Amino acid sequence: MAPQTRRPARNTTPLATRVAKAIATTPVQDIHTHLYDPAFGELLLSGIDDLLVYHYLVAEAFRYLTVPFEAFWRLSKREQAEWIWQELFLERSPVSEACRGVLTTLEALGIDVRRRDLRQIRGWFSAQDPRRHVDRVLDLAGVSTVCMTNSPFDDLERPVWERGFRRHDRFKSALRIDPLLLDWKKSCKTLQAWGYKVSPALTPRTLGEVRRFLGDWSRRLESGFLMVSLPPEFTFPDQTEAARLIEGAVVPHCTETGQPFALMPGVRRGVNPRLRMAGDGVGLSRLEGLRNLCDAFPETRFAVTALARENQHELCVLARKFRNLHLFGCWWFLNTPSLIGEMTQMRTELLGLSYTPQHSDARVLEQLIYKWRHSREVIGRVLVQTYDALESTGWRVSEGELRRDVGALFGGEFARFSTPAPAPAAMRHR
Ligand code: HDL
Ligand code: ZN
Repeated sequence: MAPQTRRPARNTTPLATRVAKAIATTPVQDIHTHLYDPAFGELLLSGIDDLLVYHYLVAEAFRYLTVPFEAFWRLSKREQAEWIWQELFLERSPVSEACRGVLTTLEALGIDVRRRDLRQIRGWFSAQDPRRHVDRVLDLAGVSTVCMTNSPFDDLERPVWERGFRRHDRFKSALRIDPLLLDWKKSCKTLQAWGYKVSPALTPRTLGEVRRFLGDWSRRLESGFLMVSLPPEFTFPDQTEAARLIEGAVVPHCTETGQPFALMPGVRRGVNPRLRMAGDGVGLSRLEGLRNLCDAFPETRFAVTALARENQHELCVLARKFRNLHLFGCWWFLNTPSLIGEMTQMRTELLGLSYTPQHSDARVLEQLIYKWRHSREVIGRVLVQTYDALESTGWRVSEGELRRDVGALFGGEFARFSTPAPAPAAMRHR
C-alpha cells in the first residue's frame, strides 16, 4: 500500500501572506537608475510634468499625434506634458504600463486621480518641500538606496563631480562609459583635452592612460561598478575599439579595483531619430562574446542585463556555466508585468536566488514608486508559486528565511557578488 503522504504541518500564516509581507517590508537596493543625488539640482527630475514627458510616454503619444515631430519638440515641457495627458489619459484610457505607472505613483502620493485635474496635480507637487520629498519618495517606494548612472562625458554632470559635493548617502554611483567604448574617435580627443596622454591607436601607453582615466573617475565617483550599453552585434574577441578597450583597459581596471563590469547588450540607438531619446530600439544580441569574456577573465565579475526577450533563456544558461556572471533586471522594454513574470520565473527555476530580478531604470524621482510597486506585485506572485511548490515537498520556509531570500533578490546577492569574499579557511591552503 502506498505510504501515507502526510503533508507537513504548515505555518499557520498562509504562505501567500508570509511572502507578501517579506516582499513589502524588505527594502530594495536599486542597482540601476538615471536619478541624481539632490546635489545635482535640476538634473534630478521630479514632478508631474517630468513624469508625463518620460520618453516611454512620448513614444506612445506620438502613435496618436499627427503633428510633425518638430512641432512637438518646439513645445515647452509643460505644453508637451499637457499634450501627452490629453492624448494618453483623457482621449483614451491610460492602460499601458508607463501610463498606469503615473497613476500608481499619484495614488501612492495621496493625489486623487479621479479628478483628472492636471492643474491640481501640479499644485500638489509645487507644494512639496524638496528637502523632505526625496527621502519620502524613496521610503514610499521601499527603496533603501539607488544607484545613479554617472558619465564623465556628460557636460552637465561632470562639473558637479569636479567641484565636489556632500553625497546623499542613499545615492550610490556607477561609472558609465558608453562614449569611451562606442565612440573612441571622439572620446580620444576628449581625454587628450583632459590631460590623458592617449592616441587614436590603442597602444599599450594609450591603454594605460585609459586605465588612469578609469581610476581617476572610479575614485571621484566612488563607483560600485562600471557599465556600458552595447549594440546587438557586439562580440568578443573582436577588432572593434570597444572589444580592444574592454580587454586592454576596462577588464584590467575592474579586476584591479574589484568592481564588476555591467554589460547591457541589445540596444539599437536611434531607430527613429525623430523621437530623440524615445527613438532607441532593440535587437537580438550575440551572446558568445559574453561567454568568451566570462571564460577569458574568470577573476572579473560581469553583471548583465540583455534587452531582447529572446536572449533571456540563453543568458540564464550562460549564468549557470559562469559564476562570474550575474544577471540583473528586466530592462526597458522588458519592464512590463507579463515579461517580469516570465523572466523571474525562468531565472528562479534555473538560477535559484543567484540573480537580481529587477532594477527600476527610473529617470524621474517619483517613478521609483510605481516601478517598484508594479515589480513587487509580479515578483511576489512568482515567489508565492515558487515557495508553494517548495513547501509541497515537505520543506518548510520560516519568515526569517523568506526575508533572507527576498533580501538577496533585492540587492543582497548583487552586493555579495560585487565584493569578493576571501576563500573559506578550509579552502585557503589547498
Ligand atoms: O542605456 C540605458 O541605461 C537605458 O536604460 C536608457 O537610458 C533608456 O533610455 C532607458 O531609460 N530605459 O529604461
Ligand atoms: Zn538605464
